[in-house]
Amino acid sequence: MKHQACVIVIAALMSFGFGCGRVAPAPSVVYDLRGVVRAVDPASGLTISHEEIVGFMPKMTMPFKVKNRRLLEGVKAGDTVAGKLKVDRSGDAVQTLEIIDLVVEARGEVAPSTVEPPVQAASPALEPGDPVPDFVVTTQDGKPLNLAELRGKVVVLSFIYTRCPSPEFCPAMDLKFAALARQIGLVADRADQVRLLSVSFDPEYDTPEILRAHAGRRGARPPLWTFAVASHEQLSKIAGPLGLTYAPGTTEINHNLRAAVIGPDGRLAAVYVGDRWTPAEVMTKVNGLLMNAGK
Ligand SMILES: [Cu+2]
Repeated sequence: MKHQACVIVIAALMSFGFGCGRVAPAPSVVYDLRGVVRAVDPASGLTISHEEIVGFMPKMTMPFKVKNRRLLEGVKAGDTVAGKLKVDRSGDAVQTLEIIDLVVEARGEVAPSTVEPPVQAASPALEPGDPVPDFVVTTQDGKPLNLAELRGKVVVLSFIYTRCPSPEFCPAMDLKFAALARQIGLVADRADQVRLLSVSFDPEYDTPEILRAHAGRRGARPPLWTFAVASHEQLSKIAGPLGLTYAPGTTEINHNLRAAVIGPDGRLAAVYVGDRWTPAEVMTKVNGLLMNAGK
């Protein structure tokens, strides 16, 4: 009886391709995707306001990679499209999102501009050397923290939201901050003089509990690297000055990327736009500030 069961299990395993020392392929899942195209970028892909992707993501507007350029032929902003989205993961993190199949279901009669423009604060952009306006956040430990309390330390600031689905956006920022935290953490003295602060602009979802869990997955350990969340009112004090834009209060968070380095004197040292900056160049800036401060 025992023997028979064993044979059946082995036969089942082999029929699934796991026998004979073969390695299981990297987990990759294909989902149905449907939505309205907002923008076509032949170099990278499509921005789509998509419906709920059942089992994966609520409805939102976001960019998708399309490696197979032929799928983009004839696709225009406003078109309703249906397709297949391939999602590769490694552990908890989504590694890549790629549209592998796409058909136009209806030609666009919807104006592409129905997508809400990101909030643009009126305040003027800060220049290096300008004092950075104070604002208050709630940390992942549920405590209030004013930026001004970090005076005397070099602060590296970024803005993210934990449910960000685009690997090139918030997850990319978190990876860079993880690299910074690792490097800074190597020298205890330096770790005490630098603070990395990742501020969520999604207070509707990112509670301290959610931020704590997210920080754990990212390997962030306060006080060196802390996740926090701010109200839209508080964010309005800093977003405009740094050129950060986001559409608040929806799951369709269209946003750009900003990272800022603030000196121990509370003045802006540098703003990094987009995701092209490297942890190494930020380290150089941080080390320069620490040397100037005679630390
Ligand atoms: Cu994001």
